[in-house]
Amino acid sequence: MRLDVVTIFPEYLEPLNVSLVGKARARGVLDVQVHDLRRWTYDRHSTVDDTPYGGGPGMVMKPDPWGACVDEALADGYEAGAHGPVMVVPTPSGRPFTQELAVELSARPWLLFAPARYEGIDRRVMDEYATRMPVYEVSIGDYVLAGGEAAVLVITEAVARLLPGVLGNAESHQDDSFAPGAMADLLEGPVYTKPPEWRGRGIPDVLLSGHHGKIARWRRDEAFRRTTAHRPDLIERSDPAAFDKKDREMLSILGWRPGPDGRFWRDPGAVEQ
Ligand code: 6GU
Repeated sequence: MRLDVVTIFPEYLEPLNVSLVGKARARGVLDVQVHDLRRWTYDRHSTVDDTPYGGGPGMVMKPDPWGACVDEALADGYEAGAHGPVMVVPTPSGRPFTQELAVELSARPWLLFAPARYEGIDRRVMDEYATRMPVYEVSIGDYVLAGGEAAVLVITEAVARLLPGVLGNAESHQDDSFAPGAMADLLEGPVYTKPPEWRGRGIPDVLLSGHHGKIARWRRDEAFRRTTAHRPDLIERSDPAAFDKKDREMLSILGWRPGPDGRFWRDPGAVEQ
């Protein structure tokens, strides 16, 4: 997979040399090219922003440097044999970045990231490239960052670990929380390793029982507990057909009741966890 990142802070992308993404680069699974947007400015101050038309606070990124830089990155990529680019524009006004979108992006051969600083990039840049390739504007959560570079790191890590040959078997992503279908969109419960006692704290007996059926049941019950505490919305929107008799018992203990449409709902003040 080819990744291009256009930024005014190339150093911010240094973490792409480390850990999982760094190894994928070293192995040739990922070809990452970081471009310093200021190299495509031609005034004394390397200006990349200007005041917004219509007035208002903040600054807007000028279209000229973006157009020149992106055109060159695209030409370079095509020359290197890449094809099928997608432009990814991290912005708090984008659509939510989800595991589903990570899976979709991981199937594309070429991602070009355009992270903005300031109040955003002149709209005509996205409109222009949308005539040549899919353009995805994505947000990584309901908070505001100073720029999209951190989001590029987040999205790249989520996508890279899905590429064939990047994760070892031991780190397989089959049962990730949010892996489509896997644990029916429940959060994963607690995990333990050696030693069997630490600071007077033991391990739940069931995990030492060797009884795989009971262990699987316990893990699922703990997943319901954790999901109820942290993400009740995931249970509210699950298809109730995904829940067996034991699931329903646990949901009942946690204060969930089937509604008229079969979906579960819960009075938030209902039951202790
Ligand atoms: Cl992708 N960019 C910025 N600047 N802020 C964000 C974001 C992205 N996602 C959430 N907040």
